[in-house]
Amino acid sequence: MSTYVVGDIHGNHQGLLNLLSELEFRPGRDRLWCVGDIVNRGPGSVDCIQTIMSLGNLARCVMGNHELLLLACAWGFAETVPDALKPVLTHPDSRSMLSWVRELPFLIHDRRHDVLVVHAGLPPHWRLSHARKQAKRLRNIMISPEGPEFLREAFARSHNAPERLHEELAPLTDGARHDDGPQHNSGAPGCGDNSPYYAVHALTMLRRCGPLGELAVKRDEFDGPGSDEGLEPWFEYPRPGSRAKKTHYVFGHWAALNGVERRYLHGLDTGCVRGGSLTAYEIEADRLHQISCSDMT
Ligand SMILES: [Mn+2]
Repeated sequence: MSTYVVGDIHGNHQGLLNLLSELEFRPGRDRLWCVGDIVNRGPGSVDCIQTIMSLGNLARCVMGNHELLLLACAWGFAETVPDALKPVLTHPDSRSMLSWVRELPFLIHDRRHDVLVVHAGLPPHWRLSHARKQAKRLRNIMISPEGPEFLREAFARSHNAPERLHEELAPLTDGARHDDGPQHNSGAPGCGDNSPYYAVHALTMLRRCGPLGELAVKRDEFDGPGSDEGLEPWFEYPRPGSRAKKTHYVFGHWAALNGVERRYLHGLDTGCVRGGSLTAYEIEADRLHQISCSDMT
Protein backbone atom coordinates (compact mmCIF):
# COMPACT_ATOMS: atom_id res chain seq x y z
CA MET A 1 0.00 0.00 0.00
CA SER A 2 1.19 3.49 -0.85
CA THR A 3 -0.15 6.79 0.40
CA TYR A 4 -0.04 9.75 -1.96
CA VAL A 5 -0.74 13.27 -0.75
CA VAL A 6 -1.85 15.35 -3.73
CA GLY A 7 -1.47 19.12 -4.04
CA ASP A 8 -4.16 21.66 -4.91
CA ILE A 9 -6.23 20.13 -7.74
CA HIS A 10 -8.61 23.07 -8.23
CA GLY A 11 -11.10 21.32 -10.45
CA ASN A 12 -8.49 19.95 -12.85
CA HIS A 13 -10.02 16.50 -13.06
CA GLN A 14 -8.02 15.45 -16.09
CA GLY A 15 -4.87 16.40 -14.22
CA LEU A 16 -5.94 14.22 -11.30
CA LEU A 17 -6.65 11.26 -13.60
CA ASN A 18 -3.32 11.69 -15.36
CA LEU A 19 -1.50 11.80 -12.04
CA LEU A 20 -3.28 8.68 -10.75
CA SER A 21 -2.37 6.90 -13.94
CA GLU A 22 1.26 8.00 -13.68
CA LEU A 23 1.36 6.75 -10.09
CA GLU A 24 -0.24 3.46 -11.15
CA PHE A 25 -2.65 4.16 -8.33
CA ARG A 26 -4.56 1.07 -7.19
CA PRO A 27 -8.08 1.93 -5.93
CA GLY A 28 -8.93 -0.30 -2.99
CA ARG A 29 -5.26 -0.62 -2.03
CA ASP A 30 -3.48 2.71 -2.23
CA ARG A 31 -4.48 5.77 -0.24
CA LEU A 32 -5.13 9.19 -1.75
CA TRP A 33 -4.89 12.18 0.52
CA CYS A 34 -5.42 15.76 -0.59
CA VAL A 35 -4.12 19.04 0.79
CA GLY A 36 -7.45 20.75 0.01
CA ASP A 37 -8.59 23.17 -2.68
CA ILE A 38 -9.80 20.28 -4.79
CA VAL A 39 -12.58 22.54 -6.13
CA ASN A 40 -13.01 25.85 -7.97
CA ARG A 41 -11.12 27.56 -10.79
CA GLY A 42 -10.96 24.53 -13.12
CA PRO A 43 -14.03 23.05 -14.81
CA GLY A 44 -14.09 19.68 -13.02
CA SER A 45 -15.04 20.40 -9.42
CA VAL A 46 -17.89 17.87 -9.41
CA ASP A 47 -15.75 15.15 -10.96
CA CYS A 48 -12.89 15.83 -8.56
CA ILE A 49 -15.14 15.51 -5.51
CA GLN A 50 -16.80 12.39 -6.87
CA THR A 51 -13.55 10.68 -7.83
CA ILE A 52 -12.15 11.28 -4.37
CA MET A 53 -15.39 10.30 -2.61
CA SER A 54 -15.52 7.10 -4.65
CA LEU A 55 -12.31 5.93 -2.96
CA GLY A 56 -14.15 5.75 0.35
CA ASN A 57 -12.01 5.44 3.46
CA LEU A 58 -8.84 5.23 1.41
CA ALA A 59 -9.24 8.90 0.51
CA ARG A 60 -8.80 11.74 2.95
CA CYS A 61 -8.79 15.44 2.28
CA VAL A 62 -8.16 18.43 4.52
CA MET A 63 -10.33 21.52 4.30
CA GLY A 64 -9.06 24.22 1.95
CA ASN A 65 -10.24 27.80 1.69
CA HIS A 66 -11.99 26.96 -1.59
CA GLU A 67 -13.96 24.17 0.09
CA LEU A 68 -15.01 26.75 2.67
CA LEU A 69 -15.98 29.08 -0.17
CA LEU A 70 -18.09 26.30 -1.67
CA LEU A 71 -19.93 25.93 1.64
CA ALA A 72 -20.35 29.71 1.88
CA CYS A 73 -21.94 29.65 -1.59
CA ALA A 74 -24.24 26.80 -0.60
CA TRP A 75 -25.21 28.59 2.58
CA GLY A 76 -25.92 31.83 0.75
CA PHE A 77 -23.42 34.29 2.15
CA ALA A 78 -20.62 34.28 -0.40
CA GLU A 79 -20.24 37.68 -2.01
CA THR A 80 -20.23 36.08 -5.43
CA VAL A 81 -20.65 32.49 -6.52
CA PRO A 82 -17.80 31.53 -8.87
CA ASP A 83 -18.98 29.94 -12.12
CA ALA A 84 -16.70 26.96 -11.49
CA LEU A 85 -18.60 26.10 -8.28
CA LYS A 86 -22.12 26.36 -9.73
CA PRO A 87 -22.17 22.79 -11.12
CA VAL A 88 -21.56 21.44 -7.60
CA LEU A 89 -24.44 23.49 -6.20
CA THR A 90 -26.94 22.47 -8.89
CA HIS A 91 -25.89 18.83 -9.21
CA PRO A 92 -28.47 16.15 -8.27
CA ASP A 93 -25.95 14.78 -5.74
CA SER A 94 -25.14 18.21 -4.39
CA ARG A 95 -26.38 17.32 -0.91
CA SER A 96 -24.06 14.39 -0.41
CA MET A 97 -21.11 16.26 -1.91
CA LEU A 98 -21.69 19.26 0.32
CA SER A 99 -22.05 17.19 3.45
CA TRP A 100 -18.82 15.36 2.58
CA VAL A 101 -17.09 18.73 2.20
CA ARG A 102 -18.59 20.05 5.43
CA GLU A 103 -17.13 17.13 7.37
CA LEU A 104 -13.59 17.46 6.07
CA PRO A 105 -10.93 17.64 8.79
CA PHE A 106 -8.70 20.71 9.02
CA LEU A 107 -5.60 18.66 9.71
CA ILE A 108 -4.45 15.09 9.25
CA HIS A 109 -1.60 13.66 11.27
CA ASP A 110 -0.27 10.26 10.33
CA ARG A 111 1.41 9.15 13.55
CA ARG A 112 3.12 6.18 12.03
CA HIS A 113 5.18 8.25 9.61
CA ASP A 114 4.82 11.49 11.57
CA VAL A 115 3.35 13.29 8.57
CA LEU A 116 1.11 16.28 9.09
CA VAL A 117 -1.15 17.51 6.28
CA VAL A 118 -2.73 20.96 6.40
CA HIS A 119 -4.03 23.20 3.64
CA ALA A 120 -2.16 26.42 4.36
CA GLY A 121 0.04 26.24 7.44
CA LEU A 122 0.50 26.22 11.18
CA PRO A 123 1.32 29.37 13.15
CA PRO A 124 4.96 29.00 14.22
CA HIS A 125 4.25 29.10 17.94
CA TRP A 126 1.68 26.31 17.87
CA ARG A 127 2.76 22.97 19.16
CA LEU A 128 1.48 20.05 17.15
CA SER A 129 -0.81 19.03 20.00
CA HIS A 130 -2.34 22.51 20.03
CA ALA A 131 -2.84 22.44 16.26
CA ARG A 132 -4.58 19.09 16.48
CA LYS A 133 -6.87 20.38 19.18
CA GLN A 134 -7.72 23.51 17.22
CA ALA A 135 -8.41 21.53 14.06
CA LYS A 136 -10.67 19.11 15.88
CA ARG A 137 -12.57 21.94 17.46
CA LEU A 138 -13.08 23.64 14.09
CA ARG A 139 -14.44 20.48 12.55
CA ASN A 140 -16.83 20.06 15.47
CA ILE A 141 -18.08 23.60 14.97
CA MET A 142 -18.47 23.11 11.22
CA ILE A 143 -20.58 19.97 11.54
CA SER A 144 -22.69 21.43 14.35
CA PRO A 145 -25.84 23.49 13.72
CA GLU A 146 -23.66 26.57 14.36
CA GLY A 147 -21.48 25.73 11.34
CA PRO A 148 -23.03 28.17 8.84
CA GLU A 149 -23.13 31.08 11.28
CA PHE A 150 -19.55 30.40 12.34
CA LEU A 151 -18.35 30.37 8.75
CA ARG A 152 -20.30 33.52 7.90
CA GLU A 153 -18.59 35.32 10.76
CA ALA A 154 -15.20 33.84 9.85
CA PHE A 155 -15.60 35.13 6.29
CA ALA A 156 -16.68 38.54 7.51
CA ARG A 157 -13.60 38.85 9.70
CA SER A 158 -11.17 37.34 7.25
CA HIS A 159 -12.41 38.90 4.02
CA ASN A 160 -14.31 42.07 4.74
CA ALA A 161 -12.36 43.66 7.56
CA PRO A 162 -8.70 42.68 7.39
CA GLU A 163 -7.71 45.42 9.82
CA ARG A 164 -10.06 43.90 12.39
CA LEU A 165 -8.63 40.51 11.60
CA HIS A 166 -5.24 41.80 12.54
CA GLU A 167 -6.43 43.48 15.71
CA GLU A 168 -8.73 40.79 16.96
CA LEU A 169 -6.84 37.76 15.93
CA ALA A 170 -3.33 38.70 16.94
CA PRO A 171 -2.58 35.78 19.20
CA LEU A 172 -1.71 36.10 22.86
CA THR A 173 1.94 35.49 23.49
CA ASP A 174 1.24 32.65 25.87
CA GLY A 175 -1.68 31.47 23.80
CA ALA A 176 -0.18 28.19 22.72
CA ARG A 177 -0.37 26.95 26.28
CA HIS A 178 -4.05 27.73 26.70
CA ASP A 179 -6.40 24.96 27.45
CA ASP A 180 -9.28 25.20 25.04
CA GLY A 181 -12.77 25.41 26.38
CA PRO A 182 -15.50 23.41 24.73
CA GLN A 183 -17.33 26.37 23.24
CA HIS A 184 -16.24 28.99 20.79
CA ASN A 185 -16.82 32.57 21.82
CA SER A 186 -18.39 33.99 18.72
CA GLY A 187 -18.30 37.74 18.82
CA ALA A 188 -15.81 37.95 21.66
CA PRO A 189 -13.17 40.49 20.64
CA GLY A 190 -9.50 39.99 21.27
CA CYS A 191 -9.81 36.31 21.92
CA GLY A 192 -6.42 35.74 20.36
CA ASP A 193 -5.20 32.22 20.16
CA ASN A 194 -8.38 30.79 21.52
CA SER A 195 -10.33 32.33 18.66
CA PRO A 196 -11.58 29.73 16.22
CA TYR A 197 -11.59 32.56 13.66
CA TYR A 198 -7.84 32.82 14.01
CA ALA A 199 -7.51 29.05 13.77
CA VAL A 200 -9.64 28.73 10.65
CA HIS A 201 -7.73 31.54 8.99
CA ALA A 202 -4.37 30.03 9.91
CA LEU A 203 -5.10 26.48 8.84
CA THR A 204 -6.73 27.42 5.54
CA MET A 205 -5.17 30.78 4.55
CA LEU A 206 -1.82 31.31 6.26
CA ARG A 207 1.21 32.22 4.19
CA ARG A 208 3.39 34.83 5.86
CA CYS A 209 3.21 35.69 9.53
CA GLY A 210 5.25 36.95 12.45
CA PRO A 211 7.03 34.67 14.94
CA LEU A 212 3.95 34.60 17.17
CA GLY A 213 1.59 34.01 14.30
CA GLU A 214 0.85 37.69 13.74
CA LEU A 215 -1.02 38.08 10.50
CA ALA A 216 -0.56 40.62 7.74
CA VAL A 217 -3.06 43.44 7.75
CA LYS A 218 -3.90 43.42 4.08
CA ARG A 219 -4.95 40.19 2.48
CA ASP A 220 -3.67 41.30 -0.90
CA GLU A 221 -0.16 41.39 0.43
CA PHE A 222 -0.14 37.80 1.60
CA ASP A 223 0.98 36.48 -1.72
CA GLY A 224 3.66 38.88 -2.82
CA PRO A 225 7.22 37.96 -2.01
CA GLY A 226 8.78 40.39 0.42
CA SER A 227 5.70 42.59 0.60
CA ASP A 228 5.01 42.02 4.28
CA GLU A 229 7.84 43.62 6.13
CA GLY A 230 9.02 41.49 9.02
CA LEU A 231 6.76 38.63 8.08
CA GLU A 232 8.24 35.36 6.95
CA PRO A 233 6.65 32.23 5.54
CA TRP A 234 5.09 30.37 8.47
CA PHE A 235 7.46 27.43 8.02
CA GLU A 236 10.65 29.47 8.41
CA TYR A 237 10.34 29.86 12.18
CA PRO A 238 11.47 27.30 14.76
CA ARG A 239 8.53 25.50 16.32
CA PRO A 240 8.28 24.81 20.06
CA GLY A 241 8.82 21.18 20.95
CA SER A 242 9.91 20.28 17.45
CA ARG A 243 13.67 20.16 17.89
CA ALA A 244 13.88 16.46 18.55
CA LYS A 245 10.88 15.57 16.43
CA LYS A 246 11.08 15.09 12.73
CA THR A 247 7.59 15.80 11.62
CA HIS A 248 7.00 16.07 7.88
CA TYR A 249 4.81 19.06 7.09
CA VAL A 250 2.78 18.74 3.90
CA PHE A 251 0.80 21.74 2.69
CA GLY A 252 -0.65 23.46 -0.37
CA HIS A 253 -2.25 26.88 -0.91
CA TRP A 254 0.83 28.80 -2.04
CA ALA A 255 1.12 28.36 -5.80
CA ALA A 256 3.45 31.34 -6.09
CA LEU A 257 6.18 29.28 -4.40
CA ASN A 258 5.79 26.68 -7.15
CA GLY A 259 6.41 23.92 -4.64
CA VAL A 260 8.74 23.62 -1.68
CA GLU A 261 10.87 20.55 -1.19
CA ARG A 262 13.06 20.26 1.85
CA ARG A 263 13.88 17.34 4.08
CA TYR A 264 10.78 17.70 6.28
CA LEU A 265 8.74 20.24 4.35
CA HIS A 266 6.67 19.51 1.29
CA GLY A 267 4.77 22.37 -0.36
CA LEU A 268 2.62 20.75 -3.02
CA ASP A 269 0.77 23.60 -4.74
CA THR A 270 2.49 23.80 -8.10
CA GLY A 271 -0.28 25.62 -9.94
CA CYS A 272 -1.81 22.74 -11.88
CA VAL A 273 -4.85 24.77 -12.90
CA ARG A 274 -2.70 27.55 -14.36
CA GLY A 275 -0.60 25.36 -16.59
CA GLY A 276 1.90 24.35 -13.93
CA SER A 277 2.07 20.83 -12.61
CA LEU A 278 0.25 18.56 -10.19
CA THR A 279 2.44 17.20 -7.43
CA ALA A 280 2.06 14.29 -5.04
CA TYR A 281 4.15 13.29 -2.03
CA GLU A 282 4.40 9.55 -1.46
CA ILE A 283 4.59 9.10 2.28
CA GLU A 284 6.11 5.63 2.60
CA ALA A 285 8.82 6.30 0.02
CA ASP A 286 9.37 9.92 1.12
CA ARG A 287 9.45 11.08 -2.48
CA LEU A 288 7.67 13.45 -4.84
CA HIS A 289 5.85 12.70 -8.07
CA GLN A 290 4.85 15.34 -10.55
CA ILE A 291 3.01 15.58 -13.85
CA SER A 292 2.90 18.58 -16.12
CA CYS A 293 -0.49 20.22 -16.71
CA SER A 294 0.79 22.68 -19.30
CA ASP A 295 -1.26 21.17 -22.13
CA MET A 296 -4.51 21.22 -20.17
CA THR A 297 -5.29 24.90 -19.91
MN1 LIG B 1 -5.91 27.69 -0.90
